[in-house]
Amino acid sequence: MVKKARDEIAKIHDQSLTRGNGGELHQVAEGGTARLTTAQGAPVADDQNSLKLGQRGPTLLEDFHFREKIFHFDHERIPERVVHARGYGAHGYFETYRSLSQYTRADVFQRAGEKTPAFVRFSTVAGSKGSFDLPRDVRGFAVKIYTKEGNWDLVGNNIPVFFIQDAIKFPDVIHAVKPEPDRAFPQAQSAHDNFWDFISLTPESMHMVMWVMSDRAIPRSFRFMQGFGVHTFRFLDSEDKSTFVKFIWKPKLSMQSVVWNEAVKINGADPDFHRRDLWEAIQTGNFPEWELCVQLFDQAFADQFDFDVLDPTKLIPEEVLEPIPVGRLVLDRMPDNFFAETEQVAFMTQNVPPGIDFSNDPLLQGRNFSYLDTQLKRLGSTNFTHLPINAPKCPFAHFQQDGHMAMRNPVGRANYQPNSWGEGPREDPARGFRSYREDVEAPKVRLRAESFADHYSQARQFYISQTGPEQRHIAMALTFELSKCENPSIRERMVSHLLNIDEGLGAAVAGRLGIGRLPKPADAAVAPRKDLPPSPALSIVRNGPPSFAGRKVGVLVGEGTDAAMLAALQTAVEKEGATLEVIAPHVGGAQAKDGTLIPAKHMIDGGPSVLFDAVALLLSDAGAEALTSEAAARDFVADAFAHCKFIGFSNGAEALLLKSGIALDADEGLVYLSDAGSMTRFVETCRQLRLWAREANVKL
Ligand code: HDD
Repeated sequence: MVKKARDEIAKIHDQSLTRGNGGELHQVAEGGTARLTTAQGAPVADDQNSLKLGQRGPTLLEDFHFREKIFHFDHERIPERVVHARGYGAHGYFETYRSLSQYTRADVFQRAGEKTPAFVRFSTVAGSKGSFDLPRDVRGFAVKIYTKEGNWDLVGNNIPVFFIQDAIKFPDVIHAVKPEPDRAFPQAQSAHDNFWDFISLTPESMHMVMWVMSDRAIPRSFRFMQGFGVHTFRFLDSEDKSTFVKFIWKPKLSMQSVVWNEAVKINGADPDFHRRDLWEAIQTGNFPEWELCVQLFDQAFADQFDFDVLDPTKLIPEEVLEPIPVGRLVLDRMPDNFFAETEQVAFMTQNVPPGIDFSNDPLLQGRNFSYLDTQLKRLGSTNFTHLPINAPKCPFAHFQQDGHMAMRNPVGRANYQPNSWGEGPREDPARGFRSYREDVEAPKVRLRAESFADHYSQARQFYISQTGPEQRHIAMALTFELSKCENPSIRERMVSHLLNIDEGLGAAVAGRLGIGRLPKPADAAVAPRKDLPPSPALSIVRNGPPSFAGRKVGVLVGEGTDAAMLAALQTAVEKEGATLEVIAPHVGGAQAKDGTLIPAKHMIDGGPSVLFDAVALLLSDAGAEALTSEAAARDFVADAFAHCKFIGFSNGAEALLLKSGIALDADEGLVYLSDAGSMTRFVETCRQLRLWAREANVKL
């Protein structure tokens, strides 16, 4: 329709029109380029100078082109999200593995092999839109699946539990973590008094605090993160029989995180580290992929489970209830326009299709109000569902009308139902959305359920499930964060909670904080249980990838590098499904031993080793010697070593290694590179991602 109308107009005005990149029609200027017009379509003759009275005179109000341009510019910004302001999205699809009709009538889970369009937005929580990608923070993992029976939004995080048990506390936890209101700092940091003051007064947050202080909060890439729906939801089958369900996204390339010292440096070297990573992966056809797994259980399981399944500060360990893979999510296309899609996408927990329903989790119940409410503030109109990114991709019909910026307007006479005009849509009791019928008889109370009272046992379970290095990272993170608190009583209060989680952890953090006498453990409503067994599934290191695929090697070259060695390394890296980037002392590259130019993506100052998963030093004697006087080159090597990365090195690289304080035989993480075989061995070694044994020496 629209195209036809436009073509008509073109004909009427006898004007040639052409299609722009976005597919829309343009007027054609001389020379064939699109003609610049005002928003009203009037061709513009001069976009460089405003209309003035005389050459040096004042600008005239009459200049409608100038006024329209500035007016529009002045209003370009919309309010950033009150949380999760910084995010990055991508399109893709969800592919159903098998029919789940036994549990749910949700259309998206009926047919094996069916692909349903999806959009995902990853985010940090605390920072503003312009903050950096690697603060210590929770990551949002919001998925919109455009099912044939309405949009399903699974608005999750990369952590399966939450800070609070009741949505009424959400403004408090967010106020506490955001910049302090009198001074407006720190930005994108939880390391400050207000946050830890609130947390130390909120024992229910202790389980989540363990996760946020772990390496989960500094992921290497969105591609290497798990995602969680957090709450218990319900599946409803065609008879409305209910099965409880928890949703987990598992990355195909397994999990990986960076270390804190690295994160701090990445934020300076490339504040867009995670965005760039997703952009590059998708643009090069390495489409990120996650499996959707479900934990299914009934009321009988819920009744005998140690904790309340409605409590969002608890999880069900995978060892207790196995997650079943039911489909996969593949991201294969970046948005055409960041604002139109990633910024304007509106995720809402209450977007569920028939067959999926809520549980009474008090956090989820509150979210179901908040997400609709916030979209009006952010997007400015109740008609935000008219935006293409938010509109369902299935047919839809209702009697909602008018309002600001209504783009899709109903035709016909009847704008209500029932009506006797025979117009408009009607309800469908058989296929329509039905809530789970739950018989509830209870007093109206403002209370926290007693079954929500144990705040320490699962926090402890998380901690004891970690490997040694991961436990150390938690202790170091807590120490760092609390060291930024100026008020000593906040530190002590936190230590008193840690003592309930693990005495060793509490004592270690207290020691590092210089707290001489341990405080007494915090009063606990329910005594912390020490009998929960470790859950290996909770560790990142125990669940590392089988290969180095999707990772990146940074290769430092210099004058006289052996180009054949570089080619051999490139072959080995690519065979593994990983990528390689070259760093040279100068912009453009370096002259190889055979006189050819080795092109480089980065010059040494712009390509620090923190941007890579492993590094190789392919240097001649002279090339290495020349680099020894460059601080950036020494940091490249020293940081790679300190961050426990694998380092491949050629014969000539010795001088640079030594000058960076590293002995050639320091440990097995240093791999000598000579022939093709050694390149393959190096890449195979890199599959471990980090040599954690080195950590004892480098004291991360
Ligand atoms: Fe929330 C955004 C995830 C609790 C209120 N939340 C938001 C986003 C994610 C989450 C991923 C970003 C969506 C996007 O990319 O646009 N939120 C969670 C998870 C929670 C959670 C996993 C706990 C399990 N949130 C939560 C509570 C409330 C909110 C308890 C309020 C009572 N969240 C919001 C919000 C946001 C939001 C204010 C800000 C922007 C938006 O919704 O669209 O409504």
